[in-house]
Amino acid sequence: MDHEFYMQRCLDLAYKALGKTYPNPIVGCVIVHNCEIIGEGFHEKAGENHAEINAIKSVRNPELLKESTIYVSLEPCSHFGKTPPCANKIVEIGFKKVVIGCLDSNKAVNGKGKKIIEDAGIEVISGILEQKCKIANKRFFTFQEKKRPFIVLKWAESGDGFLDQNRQPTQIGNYLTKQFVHQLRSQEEAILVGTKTALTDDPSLTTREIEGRNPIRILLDLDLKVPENFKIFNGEAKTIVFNTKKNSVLKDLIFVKINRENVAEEMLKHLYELQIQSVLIEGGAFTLQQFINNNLWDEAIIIKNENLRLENGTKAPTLSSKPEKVLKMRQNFVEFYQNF
Ligand code: AOF
Ligand code: ZN
Repeated sequence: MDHEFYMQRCLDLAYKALGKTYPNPIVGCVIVHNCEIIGEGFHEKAGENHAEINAIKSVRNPELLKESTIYVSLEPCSHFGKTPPCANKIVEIGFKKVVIGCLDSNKAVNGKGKKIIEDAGIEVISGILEQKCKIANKRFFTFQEKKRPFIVLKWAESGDGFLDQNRQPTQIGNYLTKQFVHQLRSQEEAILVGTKTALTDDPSLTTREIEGRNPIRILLDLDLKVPENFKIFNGEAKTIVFNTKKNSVLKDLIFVKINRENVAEEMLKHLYELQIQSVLIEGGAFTLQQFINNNLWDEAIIIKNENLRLENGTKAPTLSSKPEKVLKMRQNFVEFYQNF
């Protein structure tokens, strides 16, 4: 029997809901009887069934459950949240074996789910494809462990390292990179831009190029320079404005007052309180550099158009402060850095 094979299937199922389960993690589950998958499921949306329950419900002959092994990419929960504990359900059914990808760092669970099952005398194997399972929920784990959102930096630069030409909006990518960016946006819970980007590009920050939910929009506009008729205020998605002037909440438009010093840290503190698990930072240079200088980032995605030379304009940020452990990958014209 190949534990890794079934766990990989759990992960494939979990990823179907990537970006759609906030504030919950993505979780997949398969039920195996005599080497045959007889049921599978994944967590689709916060408030709805957990992966295990969907997998159990999908089994046509419930008689077989007692003789089956249940595989789940994240430790089954032990608490009454929006749904009852999955660990209890597993014990009640009396599965033969439980195989877990990684433990859940949520304080309400954290080892307790595993213990409930073991205490009931059911064999538990954990740590199968553990690293992959942790990566699948890198946003959820970073939020729980570092008490801040998972931070993805993203920008597009020319071959000679500029973000624009003569500080005018400049097309650097093509329609494929645009789709790629919208994909990135649909995966993160929120997306952040600074004043200059909002003023020069008037972005709507939605995922209109692909199917997917719109992320929460975050604007860093210390002096409230962005006019109310700009697209970011069009009401299509929840919007948070970090500024130095006012605090207010008007339906889906939230103004949060912060100090001019330590902008990156201040924003992250508030985003943690607002329970936002991940942020895609799309510029501009000033905003990105704030996070780089404080080493407050987990991934950087740089779209680099080697064929384009702009010769002057806004200099692209540099990851010069990058620690040794940063991992760099390159695929087509996307550079990918990992800092965790
Ligand atoms: C699982 N399977 O599919 C998920 C789990 O409010 P609730 O009831 O939905 O609980 C949310 C918490 O449950 C979440 O923070 C995480 O710790 C765990 N998520 N657990 O066994 C699942 N989504
Ligand atoms: Zn559960």
